[in-house]
Formats: sequence, C-alpha cells, structure tokens
Amino acid sequence: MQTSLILIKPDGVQRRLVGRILTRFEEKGLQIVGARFMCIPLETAEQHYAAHKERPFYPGLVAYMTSSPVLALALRGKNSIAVIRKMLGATFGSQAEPGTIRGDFAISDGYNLVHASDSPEAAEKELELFFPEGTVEFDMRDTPWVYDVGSDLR
Ligand code: IDP
Ligand code: MG
Repeated sequence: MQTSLILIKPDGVQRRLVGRILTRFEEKGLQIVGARFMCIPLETAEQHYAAHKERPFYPGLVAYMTSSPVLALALRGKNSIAVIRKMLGATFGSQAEPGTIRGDFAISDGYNLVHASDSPEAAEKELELFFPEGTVEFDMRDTPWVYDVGSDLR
C-alpha cells in the first residue's frame, strides 16, 4: 500500500474540473486519506518544484501554482504512486494519451491540471509538505470488493 500526493492545479479548479478528476480517482478504487483546498504559499511552491529550479519554465510554473487555489489530496491504494502517474498521462497535455486525465482534459503543456508524486521518496516529502499533520487513516468497507484480499493485499 502506498499514499501519493496529488494536486488538482489552479486550472483544474478554475475550469470546474475538480469533481470530474476526483471522481476518476475514486472510481479507480483509490482511498481519499487527505484533502485540503488551499492557496499554495510561495515558499511551498518553490520547495515542491525545487528540482526544476534551473529550468526556464520554473518562474512561470511557480507563478501558475500560486495564482489560484488548488485541491491537495492524499490518495491511498496498492501501488498507487505508479497507478496514478499512469492515470495522469504524459506531462504535456498536447502529448498525453486519450483516456488519461491530461489526455482527455488538457491541451496545454504547462497547464496540465494535475500533479502526482513520481516515486515513494517524492511522495514522502510532498505529503510532509502539504499534510504536515498527517493523513486520516481509516478502514474502507468496500476493500474486500475493490481488492482480492487473499492475493492483492497479501
Ligand atoms: P510532471 O508534472 O508530469 O511530473 P515535471 O517534468 O515534473 O512533470 O514538470 C512539473 C510541471 O512543470 C509540469 O507538470 C508542468 O506543469 C510544468 N512544465 C514541465 N515542463 C514544462 C515546459 O517545458 N513548459 C512549461 N511548463 C512545463
Ligand atoms: Mg514531476
């Protein structure tokens, strides 16, 4: 089981796609263990994208991410980090496959609607950044139907 940090970015909020994007994660069988509607403080955005600091798009990226609220989510599931990255599709909306979230809803390269952690190490750091008080652990009653408990969750 893994928990991933997702951000429905400012364009997702402004384009009223929050519900549709969240629905796709719920329908997949992922469990919401954290949700926070927030304006990202400048320092948090800079820290979150620190790996891209030297890239030419970095100032625009930080401006975009702090321009309007986001919905931060912590989503839990088996292999959820890789599963969610696949659901997002390629980084650029113009290149993402149809059937993925970016492929279906985004045509922009930078304004690509959703962020998701790309590794367990990134997820740990990002969850600490956006959910410093931790996530909400609880049992989902449908687990025996979402998973083959005997093999998936062994
Ligand atoms: P990811 O979000 O798929 O992990 P990254 O390469 O980590 O993609 O880039 C972080 C974010 O920076 C992207 O989601 C996108 O919003 C923005 N970005 C990445 N590359 C470019 C670019 O070449 N032009 C404009 N924005 C970009
Ligand atoms: Mg990335």
